Amino acid sequence: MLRIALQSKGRLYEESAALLGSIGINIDDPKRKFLSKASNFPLEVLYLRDDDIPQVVSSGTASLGIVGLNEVREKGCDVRVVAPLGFGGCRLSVAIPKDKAASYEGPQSLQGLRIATSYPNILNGFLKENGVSASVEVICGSVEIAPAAGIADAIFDIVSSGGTLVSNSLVEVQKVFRSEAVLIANNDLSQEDSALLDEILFRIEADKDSKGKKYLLMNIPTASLDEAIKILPAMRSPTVMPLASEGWCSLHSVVNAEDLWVKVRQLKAIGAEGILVIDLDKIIL
Ligand code: PRT
Ligand code: ZN
Repeated sequence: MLRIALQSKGRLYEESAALLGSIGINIDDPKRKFLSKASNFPLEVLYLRDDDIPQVVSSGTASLGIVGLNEVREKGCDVRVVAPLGFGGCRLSVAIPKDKAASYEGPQSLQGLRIATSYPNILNGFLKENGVSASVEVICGSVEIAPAAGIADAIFDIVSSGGTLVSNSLVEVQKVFRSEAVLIANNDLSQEDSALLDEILFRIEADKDSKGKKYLLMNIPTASLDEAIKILPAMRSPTVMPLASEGWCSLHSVVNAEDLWVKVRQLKAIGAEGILVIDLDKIIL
């Protein structure tokens, strides 16, 4: 039985659970349990604080985990980052008080400053790379209030919309590390767990491939078929089926959602009728 560690609550929980749901793995609500089994896949879910997930996967207590790349890097645990998951996007940045921002000229401006953070390892790596010597003050929460409280001259923290910085009169002056939720795996998976991971990755890929795509069905005069096929580059080529009425056929294809309305206009211009646009659930290539 494969075991995956998920955040029990917090920013990543909803989307981690939704991801498993979208690849057909049904799990229980963590509010009821610490450990639960999927009902239709040989998977056990261990619900934890995100801080503990890299270590639990590196030690093999769980074979897989979903966690922010920032936590993986900060903890420095020996795990394999298997796939980016496209949610939980954020960055780790240096921010300084608004009235000092104009004088910031790059990492050297941090020389000798006190920088508050919950991510000392990533920050120390950045300072070292840039030959900067600064005093790193480790704070576990509400890092953004440190400058106003007189505890630090700058902060190094997660930024997403930037709203928290603005409301604390801070300005992001240096983006250091980009993060998103990632699937991580233990480096020494059993054969059985490897096979189950492959199945999970196969499903994630199919789910990802369907995002941003639409399925199009329409009736088209047979005389316009060649032109329609040029407009619609399908995975192999569009599916064409004859219709009962002479001189017409039915055409099915997949298009990028962003191109949809342009394609629809082009298809209508060559006589397409009864165009149906359908959301795609999965694409298995
Ligand atoms: O209880 P547990 O320890 O499990 O959770 P936690 O409180 O440590 O973490 P949580 O749930 O807040 O975040 C989990 C992960 O989500 C982080 O490790 C990041 O990978 C990712 N993530 C994405 C974020 C944000 N966006 C985010 N905006 N984590 C935190 N924030 C915080 C940030 O610390 C700051 O206080 O939101 C504030 C900034 O947001 P903006 O939008 O105002 O810039
Ligand atoms: Zn945490």
